[in-house]
Amino acid sequence: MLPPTVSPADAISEPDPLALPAEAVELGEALFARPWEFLKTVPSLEWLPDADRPEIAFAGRSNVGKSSLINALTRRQGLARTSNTPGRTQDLNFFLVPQVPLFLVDMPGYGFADAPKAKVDAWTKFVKEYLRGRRTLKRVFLLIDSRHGIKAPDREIIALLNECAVSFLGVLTKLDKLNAYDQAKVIASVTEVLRTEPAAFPRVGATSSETRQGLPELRAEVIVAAEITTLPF
Ligand SMILES: Nc1nc2c(ncn2[C@@H]2O[C@H](COP(=O)(O)OP(=O)(O)OP(=O)(O)O)[C@@H](O)[C@H]2O)c(=O)[nH]1
Ligand SMILES: [Mg+2]
Repeated sequence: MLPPTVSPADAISEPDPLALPAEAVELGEALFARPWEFLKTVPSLEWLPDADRPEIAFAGRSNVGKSSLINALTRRQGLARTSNTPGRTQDLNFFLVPQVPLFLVDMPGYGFADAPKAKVDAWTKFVKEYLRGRRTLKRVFLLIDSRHGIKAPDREIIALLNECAVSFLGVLTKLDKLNAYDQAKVIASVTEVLRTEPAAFPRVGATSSETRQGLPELRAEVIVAAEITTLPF
């Protein structure tokens, strides 16, 4: 009998190790079809809820679209407070869904020029302590405005995440503001920059809360990051 041969067609259809697993996409849709709720606002470390379940935090520059993305993912407008005024979210805000062991955390934005220095220092200290010390923090979704790409304040947070070995996923926001060519360009360039960052997860999210582009994939990233394999009933 002749030995089995691999044709070029078979080689092309090899599964991509970086692709999102199909079951995660399905579970992600099921998770976010559920009624997400606001749990609490946390102004300082002593107010954190017990670290008794996986947690995913949404971080990024002020106005990048963190709160909007949480609303879009959960399909609940107004769940997280959004604003045109940079610096709207000033505390950590926790969200949960009944019966599923998971917190989503909306973080205050960094890097907005008009904030008083004392306020920026207090925020920086609080956030650094949270990122460093929260042992149930499974992944940070690091949001990057697709019109601007990775800027100096993002690099500072990336350095911190690398230093404390907190895994993060780069997530482009506001892609509706770019044409298809510029979208592809920024996705490629951010992927390339993050490829060499030790704590960066080897995929990049590409989203718009406006057009809902990339939301099924990001819901699946929540499933992957929280290591959810099944949902209770
Ligand atoms: N076109 C477009 N606008 C968006 C998108 N996401 C957010 N925005 C707008 O960007 C502004 C800031 O959105 P937020 O969600 O409040 O941003 P944030 O990152 O939570 O801001 P801070 O809490 O201040 O750090 C709002 O005017 C949103 O309507 C998007 O995907 N597309
Ligand atoms: Mg916000």
